[in-house]
Amino acid sequence: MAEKIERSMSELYADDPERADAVVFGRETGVNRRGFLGGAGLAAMGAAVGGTIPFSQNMPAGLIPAALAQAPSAAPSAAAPAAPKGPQYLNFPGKDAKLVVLGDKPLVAETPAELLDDATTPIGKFYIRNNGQIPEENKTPDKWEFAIDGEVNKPFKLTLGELKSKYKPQTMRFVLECGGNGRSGFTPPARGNQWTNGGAGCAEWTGVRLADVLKTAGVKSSGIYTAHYAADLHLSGDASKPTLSRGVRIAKAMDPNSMIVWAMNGEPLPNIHGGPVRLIYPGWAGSASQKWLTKITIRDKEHDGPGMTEFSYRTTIKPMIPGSKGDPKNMKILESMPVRSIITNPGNGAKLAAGTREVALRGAAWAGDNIVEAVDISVDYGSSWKPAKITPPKNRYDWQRWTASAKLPSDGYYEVWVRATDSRGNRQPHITGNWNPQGYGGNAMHRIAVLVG
Ligand SMILES: Nc1nc2c(c(=O)[nH]1)N[C@H]1C(S)=C(S)[C@@H](COP(=O)(O)O)O[C@H]1N2
Ligand SMILES: [Mo]
Repeated sequence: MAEKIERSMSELYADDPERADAVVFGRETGVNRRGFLGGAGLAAMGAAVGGTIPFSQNMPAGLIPAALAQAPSAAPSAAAPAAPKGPQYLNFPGKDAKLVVLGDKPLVAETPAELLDDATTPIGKFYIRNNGQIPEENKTPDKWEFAIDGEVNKPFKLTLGELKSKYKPQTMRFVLECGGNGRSGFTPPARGNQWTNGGAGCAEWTGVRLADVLKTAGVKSSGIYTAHYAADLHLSGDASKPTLSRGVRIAKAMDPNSMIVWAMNGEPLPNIHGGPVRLIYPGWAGSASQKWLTKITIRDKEHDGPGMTEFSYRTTIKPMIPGSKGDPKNMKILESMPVRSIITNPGNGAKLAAGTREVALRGAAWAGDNIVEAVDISVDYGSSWKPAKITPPKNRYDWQRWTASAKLPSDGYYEVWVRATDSRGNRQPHITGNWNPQGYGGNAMHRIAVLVG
């Protein structure tokens, strides 16, 4: 029986992880009700992950081993109704062929963690998130026009050329992160693109302070919320329906870090990232950072456009039963993103030469509106932790790069776990909690598999 289990274990983890977990941890047969790895289960797990497991006594039940956790497969679409098995890679001009497609209508692609190894994420590696159709590239960017209206003393229109000449520019390195980043960690699965940790990147953004432009318009005291509009067509092609229209509290719009930008990493903002002009609200769910910006309306109440209501970009006020329908009145708007860290080197599944006794690790950590206070790593399934060295951010809302090194007592299969803690004492959990219907705020610690020998 052990042999049969060994052969099929990887497949079983792929098809039915709960059953696989019950089999290796012995709960299925009732042999081992406490659920630890021993006997046939340990042999089967070792065969499946490809080596002996030095810290097997700490290996927790209920987690898919990092070596067997696959990259997510693309969501079914009209073109491919059955979700294909395994990752689908992106084929898009200027983009790295290792980005993983999470959906093709609209186009959504995430960045595997090991591609986020640069302090500044190159454009080619930056994730893509669309809700509607991608507009045609604009050939006269300086003539691109957008409007400021609503609860302001002087509504006006401005071209990109005027924006560049009339306001003081600034360049900042900011993390942009999709509100759904980490969604694939929810059990049962939450609706939407199954991001692992790759719905984030950190780029140099050049533009002006949104506050400076709003000051020209003169926001009335009744103006308490923004509403953003853009040029991308709704997926249906219906021009009367906005694709996505989110907004923020006026205080966030007035924050000196909130920007209208036209360049990314020193290049004109690429069309796929919202060029010629987009908003950037660092630290908050990426959906507020409207691409292809055409208008900002200042409102006297919270915005109610597509993406603002019901369960969209909202987390629970009181915890709800995972998988249940939920009550819109129990939801609050997701603003600041939660603390997160990733290992960017080595990559998941790295193989190190036999005899390797130490591995150098590096990665990134960020925490929405908060500051990263600590990053810790573990190679023994969280039994012991060691602090990583964190480099200071270039500016607020930049991510923080970290380095660490871990001792590996013998050859075999290891998992490296990383967790970050923010300035308010929030720390990444072992397992994604606070289930909500559309899966926001999932920030369980990142894990990678490393095989020595
Ligand atoms: N006009 C418009 N702006 C948009 C979106 C969109 O679909 N349309 N998607 C938003 C979401 S959900 C995210 S996470 C970011 C993604 O930006 P990126 O594609 O440049 O990475 O853009 C935001 N701005
Ligand atoms: Mo997003």
